[in-house]
Amino acid sequence: MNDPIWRGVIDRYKEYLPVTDKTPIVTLFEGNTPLIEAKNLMRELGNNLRIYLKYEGLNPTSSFKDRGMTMAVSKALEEGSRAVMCASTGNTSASAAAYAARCGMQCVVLIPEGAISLGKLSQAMMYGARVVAVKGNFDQALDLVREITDRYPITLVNSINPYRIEGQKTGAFEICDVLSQAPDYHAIPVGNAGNITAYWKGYKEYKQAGKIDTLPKMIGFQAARSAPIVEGRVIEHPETIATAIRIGNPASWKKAEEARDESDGLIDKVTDSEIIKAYKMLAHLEGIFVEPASAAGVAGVIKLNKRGYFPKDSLVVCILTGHGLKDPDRAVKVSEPPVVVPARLEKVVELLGY
Ligand code: AN7
Repeated sequence: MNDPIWRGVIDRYKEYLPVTDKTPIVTLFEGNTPLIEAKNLMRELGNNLRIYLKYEGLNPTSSFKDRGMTMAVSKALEEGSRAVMCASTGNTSASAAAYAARCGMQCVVLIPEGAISLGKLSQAMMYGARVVAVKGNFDQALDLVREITDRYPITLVNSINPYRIEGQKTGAFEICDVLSQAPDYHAIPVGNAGNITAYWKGYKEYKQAGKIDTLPKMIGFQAARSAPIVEGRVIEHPETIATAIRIGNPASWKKAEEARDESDGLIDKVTDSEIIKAYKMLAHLEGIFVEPASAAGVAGVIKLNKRGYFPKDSLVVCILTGHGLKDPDRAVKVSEPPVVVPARLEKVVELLGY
């Protein structure tokens, strides 16, 4: 029997992870995020699918990155490292900064100047990371981080660090533990392609361990003007309002293609307007506020469902990777502004139509 008190993903799934009793576990009790049945969304889409939403925005730094970061930082500490570094579209930097703070390590983050959302920037700054804004995009920042961490005694904590993938695969375990089976389809946004890689690894390992009998088809979604895997070429100047996945040369490109092909799934793209539509639907229909990139998976499911891609009653899990409060500017931009009235009862009541 597992300890009923939740102490994070390493504690819960250590037998599947490269840790020993000597590994100093750096945790903020990440994981154990809710898997929410999307009844209203299902009805809106014609009751053809069973859809569950894995709300990863409820992790300690409000994105899925914490699952991988607890592993990467714990192993860095075990190996005697004093500093970690990453390039980031925002969420990795927030998570790295928090876990480094937790164990007194230094953290350096390289972000594309002017291209990360305010919530994420504020997190990295508050947790005390050294924040460096690069006049370039994420891909250029990641190249710099690879070179610097090769030359200097700093541990790289982007998802090319294999411990990141190890931690993130626990999301698949949680889904299967709740459903007592694997879903038929696993829908997920794709940026640097670490998460689709991690989930596929997790499902395969759970099947190997006899915990599930079947594997899901992995269906990944890139933003239309940042879709290198779909286009089959590096995108030099990726663009999208979903800044988290504004990535033109994903580090785990090959692994994402393996996940797609081994699972008989697909990787497709969704436009910014499809992303915004799904972003608003999740909030309006289900009361679930995610950041734009997180809506890409749902936008993809909506798109494929219209085309008749899914057999009836398929069980679909969508990973909602980050919280909506990460990017409040976007939320305000796509919404009706508040109506301004004098501070008088009759004015408010009149406005409400009573
Ligand atoms: C909310 O933080 O790459 O395909 O530097 O923040 O594993 O890269 C973030 C990626 C999806 C894509 N949703 O995941 C970073 C970064 C959100 C994200 C992705 C990211 P990957």
